[in-house]
Amino acid sequence: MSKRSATVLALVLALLAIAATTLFSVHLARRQGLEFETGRVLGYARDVLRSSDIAADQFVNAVAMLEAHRSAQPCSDTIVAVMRGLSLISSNLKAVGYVAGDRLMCSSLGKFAEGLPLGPVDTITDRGVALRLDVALEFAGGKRFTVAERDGYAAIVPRDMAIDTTTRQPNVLLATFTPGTGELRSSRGAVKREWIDALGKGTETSFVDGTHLVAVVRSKQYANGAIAALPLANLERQVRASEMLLVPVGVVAGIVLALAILYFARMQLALPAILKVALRRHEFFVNYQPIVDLQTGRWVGAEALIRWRRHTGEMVRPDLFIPAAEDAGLIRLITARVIQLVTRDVAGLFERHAQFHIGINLSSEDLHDEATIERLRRLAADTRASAGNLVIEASERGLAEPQVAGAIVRELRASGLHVAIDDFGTGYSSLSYLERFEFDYLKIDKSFIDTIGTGAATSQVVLHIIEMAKALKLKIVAEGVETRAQADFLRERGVQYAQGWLYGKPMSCEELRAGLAAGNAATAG
Ligand code: G
Ligand code: G
Ligand code: MN
Repeated sequence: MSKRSATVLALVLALLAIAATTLFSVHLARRQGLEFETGRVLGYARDVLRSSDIAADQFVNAVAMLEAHRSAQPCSDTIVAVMRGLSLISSNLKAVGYVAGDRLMCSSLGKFAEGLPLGPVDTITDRGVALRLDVALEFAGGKRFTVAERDGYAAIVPRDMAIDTTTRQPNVLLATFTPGTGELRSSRGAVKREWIDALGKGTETSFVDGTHLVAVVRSKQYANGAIAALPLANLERQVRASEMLLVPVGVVAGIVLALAILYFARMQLALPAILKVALRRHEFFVNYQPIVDLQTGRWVGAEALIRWRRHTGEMVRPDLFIPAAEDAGLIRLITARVIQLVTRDVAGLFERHAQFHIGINLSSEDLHDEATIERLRRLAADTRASAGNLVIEASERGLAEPQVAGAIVRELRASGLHVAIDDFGTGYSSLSYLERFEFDYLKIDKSFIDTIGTGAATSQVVLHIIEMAKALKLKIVAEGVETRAQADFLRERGVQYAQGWLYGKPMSCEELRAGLAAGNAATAG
């Protein structure tokens, strides 16, 4: 990809990041607003229903009390007194009375000689309660009542009692209805009967209907239902309130993400130039990670791993800059620097530890460049390395053109260097490479070591790799060993060497020397 198109891509990604987080926050605000208002409208509907259910409870209770006085005349002084008591203790009932025919004969309000006409019954509920939904009582002015009646006993409730209770918001529509018939009993505002159908067999539902956010609920005990509806304008107001809170957060998150993208893109794009400066400023150094004998736990060698500390103090990870250096054609310069640093770091080491080896990673370009041979021969000479003291690590990717790389690997082996195939199992056509090249070590990639003891399907692969390496008479190094269980497993399967945090993290050359001086090294090989 050209630098130009990479820049454009990064910019597009950055803009997308801002757009995506902004849209997401708008979506979130909408959902949160809807959730909030739905909760509110359901709350209103439940309040209304509770009021109706309390009235029904009190009515059932009153009927039971009056049934207990069956022996007395229904409109005797005794019974009317009981009725008075009942209406006094029943907060949601205005009066309790006795009905004969379609007339209220007596009630807690007194006796009516001829009886007061109530009009015909509108509905009989499934529990046998006869309901008159719109009754005018002559002494009560224009006020309308609902009269519930069973076995002659009746309760009188103001028709709008349930919906009068919740009036915190003036623009809320409220209604009560009879679930069986879907009839509205009372309503405030333009409530639609069709809304009841949305309830189906359930006891609660909420939905948006064109202009309103609607909640419909039904009693589990009584033939009572309630509706509450909020104009969508309320919802919009709530959504906007949520947006005020969430959208700025989303935008800021988007900007942070975009800046991160641009930062990394710029870093990647500018990396070749920065790498050259870093080489000039000697910002690279090498760490060494011990490789141990699994039988004795002693150090048999170490892998040289490059480190980059920028002049700003920031450490840059090799997985970031090595691929970039490879892309930019700068990896040979980096390898040359590593060889130079190792020359200095290991001076005198092999004289004291004749069996110790240092591993050096080579990239594809190194393995296709004759100059690498010369550099490594000089390293061997300068460090007085004997055969096997220096090991080059080549990944399968590094051996992409076997003709050229093969010739170089042969020459290096002829000069007494040993060769390890690195990150084994992560590349491709591993088998053909194993046959084509003469390797001394096979390094099993950490990803396979990680599967040991997990029961994952791929955990079998490590066994096959071990068998294959044995058949080819390769020494095996397990990479990334972190637990004793992994080490035990590998040792039992005949793996000789391991590298990993269990034994030691990459360390400075001083620490390596200190460890060797302390007797960590294998003495006889
Ligand atoms: O230790 P660590 O995080 O540094 O290594 C990350 C990756 O960088 C590994 O895959 C390792 O092989 C690679 N790497 C480390 N040092 C070198 C080096 O000197 N040359 C090359 N080509 N790769 C290296
Ligand atoms: O060259 P190679 O790809 O083998 O590089 C080894 C990499 O693995 C380095 O990045 C090194 O720091 C890392 N490494 C070595 N041992 C362990 C380990 O036990 N655990 C983890 N997570 N990483 C390790
Ligand atoms: Mn390696």
